[in-house]
Amino acid sequence: MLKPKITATRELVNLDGLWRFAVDSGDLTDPWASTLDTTLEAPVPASYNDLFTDSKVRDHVGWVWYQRTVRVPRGWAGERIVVRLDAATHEGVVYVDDTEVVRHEGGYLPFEADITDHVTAGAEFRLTVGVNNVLTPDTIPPGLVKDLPDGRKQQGYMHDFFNYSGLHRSVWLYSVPATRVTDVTVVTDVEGTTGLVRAAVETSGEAEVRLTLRDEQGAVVATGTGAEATLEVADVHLWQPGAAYLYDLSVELVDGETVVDEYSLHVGVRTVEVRENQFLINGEPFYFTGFGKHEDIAVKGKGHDNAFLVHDFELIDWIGANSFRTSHYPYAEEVMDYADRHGIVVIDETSAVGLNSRISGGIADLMSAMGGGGGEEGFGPKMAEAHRREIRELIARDKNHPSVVMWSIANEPDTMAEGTDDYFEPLFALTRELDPTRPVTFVNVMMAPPNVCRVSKFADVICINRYYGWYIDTGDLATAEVHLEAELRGWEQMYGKPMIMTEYGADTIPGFHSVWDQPWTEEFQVNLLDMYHRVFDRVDAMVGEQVWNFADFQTSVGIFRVDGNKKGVFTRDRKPKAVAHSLRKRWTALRDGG
Ligand code: BDP
Repeated sequence: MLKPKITATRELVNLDGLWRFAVDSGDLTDPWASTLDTTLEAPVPASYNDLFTDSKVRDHVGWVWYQRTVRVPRGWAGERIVVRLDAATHEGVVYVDDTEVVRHEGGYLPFEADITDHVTAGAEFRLTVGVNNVLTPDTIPPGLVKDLPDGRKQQGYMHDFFNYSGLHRSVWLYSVPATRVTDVTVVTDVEGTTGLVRAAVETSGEAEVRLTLRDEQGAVVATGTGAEATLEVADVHLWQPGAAYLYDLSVELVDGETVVDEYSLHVGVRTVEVRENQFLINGEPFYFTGFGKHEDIAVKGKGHDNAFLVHDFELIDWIGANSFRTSHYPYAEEVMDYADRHGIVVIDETSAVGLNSRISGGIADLMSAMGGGGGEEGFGPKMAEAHRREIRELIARDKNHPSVVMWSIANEPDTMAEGTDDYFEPLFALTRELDPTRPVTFVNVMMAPPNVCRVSKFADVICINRYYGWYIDTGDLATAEVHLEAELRGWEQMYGKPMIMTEYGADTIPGFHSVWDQPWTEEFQVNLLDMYHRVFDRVDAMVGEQVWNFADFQTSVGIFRVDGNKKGVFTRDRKPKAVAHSLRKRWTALRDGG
């Protein structure tokens, strides 16, 4: 799905700002049919939960409504007119005046509708968006709505991050010509010093395809024609981790001498390959350093914010990291573009988190794990259908990003449960069919070690989250070290695949100190991570370490969470904890060739 852009043939209007906003407690009839009867206004993009002081808004379960008036630019007569939402978490429905134009499930991926037949160039229309935050056993991610004794509803879910909801990303109105580029897929390869850029272009209507590739100085380095073409770039400048280089691919549709449509996108030429126990980028072994992140800031919740985008990447650079995982859902496209431009490597994850009834509020229910409880429900055909949709839409959106080097199709599913291999095998196959060029993985949970996990055999890279020293062997780093090393060696021996620790860490309250290994202190977080690093350095198959988490983040309430998850290396407002300085020493040394 192409990101809307202004080009010679396309125009774009951003619809962000303050919209009328109302919570639907069952008392609104057809809220799209007239001006919303409300005094509330909500900013787009932002989660609505933390904006208002009323807990009925924060804890609302169900639909909310956003509304604004939009004027279609008068010059758009004769063009196709499209409304695009970058995300509506978790389900969205869009009305143009009285007409429903599109409905979409899945909270972190874009959707759009051609509304040409419902609007007039130069005239205004009423744009109403309903957003539903309900999670059920069949949605991705899953959840369960509980009825409370006083008649309220409460949303339960198995992941720990707060169920922020609303219009988290931008809303756009754009124009495109009737005959246009509808999709572009770019795959790159390298032969000696020559870069190969294979472009496949989909169009609506008949027209010739003309391709022009320019370097960063704007010089034309290759041209081609046809809906499928391979452009050859002599002395190619590769996209490298830490040293991004982006060519510009202009795709034109021509009818005789007339350019009827133009779309352009950045192309980074690079290769990715898993060979034995190594992860290769451009043929060189790559070691991931960095974080599992979240889209999470005060007040705005999961609303995209360009200031935090820039600042987070600055901190990633400051600390010497080279990568992150989009735990546990696809991030805003602005984030992916920024990673492309700044040479940061991304493991791109679907929103399939919490597919594990042995976990609640993000915490493993060890009792039920030992007793074999849980895992019976879930993984049904409806969930599989939603999961396939998430994979399809993620790849459709992100396939052309050079920063994306691997797909992660789930975080910590219950892969010890019978039948999960049957559930996951087709999902791995689907991902590889949609994108044969990138490795595919999922993230393994601590209750499913190498001899128990039924799904790791399908993954190209073993990604595991482990909490030795925190949830188990709490505060005893010597025992934790023994257990961690034994487990990593078990994986190495059984699978012989490259391994990434995609989560490890300890909740830490800044300002708590101790001379002993006291959980929650800054020293303990430093010592725990140092212990993991000693072990990683002893195990050959380790190809990466991503600390949990980049920053503290908001969670559902629970006795294990102190106003949120505090495993951040930075606080929620991005102040470094002591561990940030020790990580910086290790990672800058690794980056500088240590
Ligand atoms: C892991 C989850 C992550 C949690 C983390 C934790 O993948 O989302 O936040 O544990 O408990 O199980 O801190």
